[in-house]
Amino acid sequence: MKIDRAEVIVTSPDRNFVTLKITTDDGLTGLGDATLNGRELAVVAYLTEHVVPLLIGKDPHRIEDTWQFLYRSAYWRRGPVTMAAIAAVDVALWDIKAKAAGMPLYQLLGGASREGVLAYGHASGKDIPELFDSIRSHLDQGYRAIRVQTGVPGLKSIYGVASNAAAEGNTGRRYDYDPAQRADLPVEEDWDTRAYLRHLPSVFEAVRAEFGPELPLLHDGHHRMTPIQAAKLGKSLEPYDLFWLEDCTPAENQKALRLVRQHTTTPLAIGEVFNTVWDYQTLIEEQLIDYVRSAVTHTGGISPMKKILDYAAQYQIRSGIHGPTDISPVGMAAAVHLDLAIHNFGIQEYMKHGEMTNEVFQQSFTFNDGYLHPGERPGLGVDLDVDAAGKYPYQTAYLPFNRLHDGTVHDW
Ligand code: CS2
Ligand code: MG
Repeated sequence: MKIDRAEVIVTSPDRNFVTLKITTDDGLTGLGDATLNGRELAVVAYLTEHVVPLLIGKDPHRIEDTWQFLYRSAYWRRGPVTMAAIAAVDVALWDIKAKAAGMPLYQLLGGASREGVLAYGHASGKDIPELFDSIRSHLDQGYRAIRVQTGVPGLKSIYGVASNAAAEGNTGRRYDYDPAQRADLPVEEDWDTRAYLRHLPSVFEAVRAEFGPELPLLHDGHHRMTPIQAAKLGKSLEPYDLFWLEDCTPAENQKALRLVRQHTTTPLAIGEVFNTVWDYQTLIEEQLIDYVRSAVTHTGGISPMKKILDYAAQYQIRSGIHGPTDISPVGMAAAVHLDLAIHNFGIQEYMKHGEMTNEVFQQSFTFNDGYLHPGERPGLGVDLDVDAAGKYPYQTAYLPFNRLHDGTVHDW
């Protein structure tokens, strides 16, 4: 079997998605997600100009060899654009291999280690009553674990709160929550870490009082604190027993997590912006985190993600694979197959895609009673309807950015 062609498909049903479709000479097809939110076209160019021409004629069964060839032969290693492009090839080849074997992909990864994959959804509100409504609506949809984000008094906008941008009415969004906005320039938001630190413990106190001690609750700090601020927050949230505190501080400086860890027993999750195992080396080896947050889509695919998670398993660190709406249904399916197979599964992020996205991508994975399952179709279980995709051309969209009250740019 040989790779006959590879096409890069860009579509923007509810938001932009980049998909690689590989076709073999005997007619098998495989899909890989290459979506990098707000920088989509950079990955399109990387794939079209520098990867697709190298794939033609290759044996699609040689997944590891192809991965190593793309990673090492470029000479320039790592980075989100490169790793998203390599991920798309890796996932598409796993899809083909599993279809050739006539098995759902998770079977090739070792088979099921559980019956289903616990997922968490995003509840948010500008204030407590709106947040409670959002939590109730998620519980009604079947979610059994919930990420909690709220507005902060004195701030116009806060990460994770759907209503801010939606209320402004110019987002083009048609589903739950997506921070990327269709516009020619990124939207400016405001930020004040001290106001946030003062407010957040009272939010979790209220949520625990209303919803009881059992519901797993998560929170995302979105890289906005210094290590000592993160340590303080982790400590102040301890009474509310969080499942995790995510991205409490930017972790390019991995050693900074030593300080956070010394001060709090709140579990820590990090890694959605990481793209190789090297970004985790100190974090895993020194057990400075509890959950690995990388996306299959941004970390070079299923092959390296499995290696990172196997490494993490030796240190009792579990998975918490990134699954916001900017991961396409193809990237989500890849994550759910891996989640089902690995032993050190923790939780899977899952935000439902919009109707137009579901029209473009037909999926076999299911969400029932809080649990995802990849389904039993051979391969990933996702098909892309090229005609439907063609109805939704690319639209320029950017993630927002933050400024402090004095005008300083801050981490978003
Ligand atoms: C997030 C993302 O899901 C999460 O935890 O932090 O929604 C993130 O903001 C987006 O993926 C950015 O593209
Ligand atoms: Mg996050």
